[in-house]
Amino acid sequence: MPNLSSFPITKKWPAQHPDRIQLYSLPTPNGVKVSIMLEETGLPYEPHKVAFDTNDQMSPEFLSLNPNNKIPAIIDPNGPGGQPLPLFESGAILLYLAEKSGKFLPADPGARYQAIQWLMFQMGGVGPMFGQVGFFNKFAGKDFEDKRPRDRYVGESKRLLAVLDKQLAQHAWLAGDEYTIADIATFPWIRNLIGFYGAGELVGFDDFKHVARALDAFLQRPAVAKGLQIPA
Ligand SMILES: N[C@@H](CCC(=O)N[C@@H](CS)C(=O)NCC(=O)O)C(=O)O
Repeated sequence: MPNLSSFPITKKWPAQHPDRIQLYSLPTPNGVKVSIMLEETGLPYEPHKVAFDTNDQMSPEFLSLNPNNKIPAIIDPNGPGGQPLPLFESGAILLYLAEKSGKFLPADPGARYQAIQWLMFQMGGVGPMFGQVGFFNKFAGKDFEDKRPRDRYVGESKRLLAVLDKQLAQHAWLAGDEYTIADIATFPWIRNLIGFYGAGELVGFDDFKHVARALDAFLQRPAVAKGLQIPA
C-alpha cells in the first residue's frame, strides 16, 4: 500500500484509500474538469472537498501541494516510476490522466497536437476571460458603475465563442470527430458562463448554435453528469 504521509495535505485530508488517486477539488468549472476526466477514464480515485467558504485553499496543508492556492490538485500514488506524483493546474492534470489511461488524447501525433492546441485555447483564453465575466456580472464587480471592464471581457468572450462555434460547425468535437480532454476542459466553462454566471444574454449565446449543440452532447454523457457533482 503506498504511503502518502510525507505529503502534509494528507494531515488535513486523510487518505482512506492511499492506493487511489487523491483529488483535492470543488465542483467549479476548473475543478470538474478533473472529476469528469476521472469518471470518464474509470481510474480509481478518492475526492476531498476544498471548501472556499472556510478558505481551505489558503491552508498550509493545501499550499504544500499547490502554492498557487487554487483547485484542482491531485496526488497519484502510482506516478511515473511507481513514485507518487503531486500535480496542480487542470490542463497539466488532464494531460497526465490522458497519458496514464490512454484515453481522450489521440495517439496519432497530428490529431494529438490538435487536441493539445484546443486545450491550450481553453487554458489561456476561455477560462481566464469567462472567469472575468463571472466577476463583473455575478460577483463583486457587478456593482462597479464603470461597465467598461465588464464589456471588455464580454466582448472577448463573444469573440472566443465565435471561434469555438466555427470549429464546431465543422466537427462534432473541438479537436475533430473524437471527444478529447479539450472538450472536457472547455464545456464546463461554457455551462458555467450561461448558467451560474447568468451571462448567456450578455454574450449573445443564441448566436452560437454549434457550441450549444456540442454542450448538450457533452452534458448528456453519464460521466459528465456524475463528475459535475464531485466532490459533493
Ligand atoms: N489555472 C488554474 C486555475 C484554477 C482556478 O482558478 N481555480 C479556482 C476555482 S475555479 C480557485 O481555486 N479559486 C480559489 C482562489 O482563487 O482562492 C487551473 O486551471 O487549474
